[in-house]
Amino acid sequence: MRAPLIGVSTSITVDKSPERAYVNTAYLRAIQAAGGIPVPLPPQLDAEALATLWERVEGLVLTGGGDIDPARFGEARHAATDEVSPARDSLELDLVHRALEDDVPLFAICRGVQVVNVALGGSLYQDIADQYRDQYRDTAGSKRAPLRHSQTEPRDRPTHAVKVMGEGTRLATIVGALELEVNSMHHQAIKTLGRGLREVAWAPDGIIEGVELADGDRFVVGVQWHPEELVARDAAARSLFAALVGEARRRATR
Ligand SMILES: [Mn+2]
Repeated sequence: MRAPLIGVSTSITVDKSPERAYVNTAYLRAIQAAGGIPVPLPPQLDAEALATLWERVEGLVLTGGGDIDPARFGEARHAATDEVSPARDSLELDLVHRALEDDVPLFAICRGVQVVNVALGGSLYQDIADQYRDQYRDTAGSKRAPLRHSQTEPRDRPTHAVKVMGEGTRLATIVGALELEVNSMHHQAIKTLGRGLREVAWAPDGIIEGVELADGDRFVVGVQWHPEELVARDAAARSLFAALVGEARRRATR
């Protein structure tokens, strides 16, 4: 049986010469370890090339990277919003709609979960440290020191907990746990949720760390952490890639 082809969005240099499209190899390794074949989809593809590749991919991973243009969710740009690429935004927002229309399994990571949210009409905290700090209260209602979501520790080191909703969520079924320890390399996060999404995982400060499509028949799963950096040490991270590739394989063989 042929291994499924998994489209992978790439980063793009912003205001640098030479222009480059690039992707961290951790994504490519994690997809291959799960039995998939990664197919990078850089923003430089023309419409015909993209359409041809799109007909062939059986799954999609949206990767981490710079910030989405806040104009995409109707806000002025915050001073901390950085590395905005209109070309990358356009491609990835388009890919989300294609995946939904064609029922292509979608696994969205970090910036990816933010892209899915914005594609469905949601909005983002443009800078957690500046815009979310005052809302961080513990369960007793007391203000707490802000959680650091931009870790300086090595990328493969978990730095905060995540609580996963258990009842009927695809995420809990995949990872087989209701508590995870995850890495955290984001300064933005979901503010208002996009149409058709539901939040299914949270950091201790309430920041949304996982979403999926409320229509549970379709595979759209997004996490705010970086499982591609955790696969060597974390069964839950491996399970996320295995779930995507498994869905893509089902699609490839039907
Ligand atoms: Mn985090």
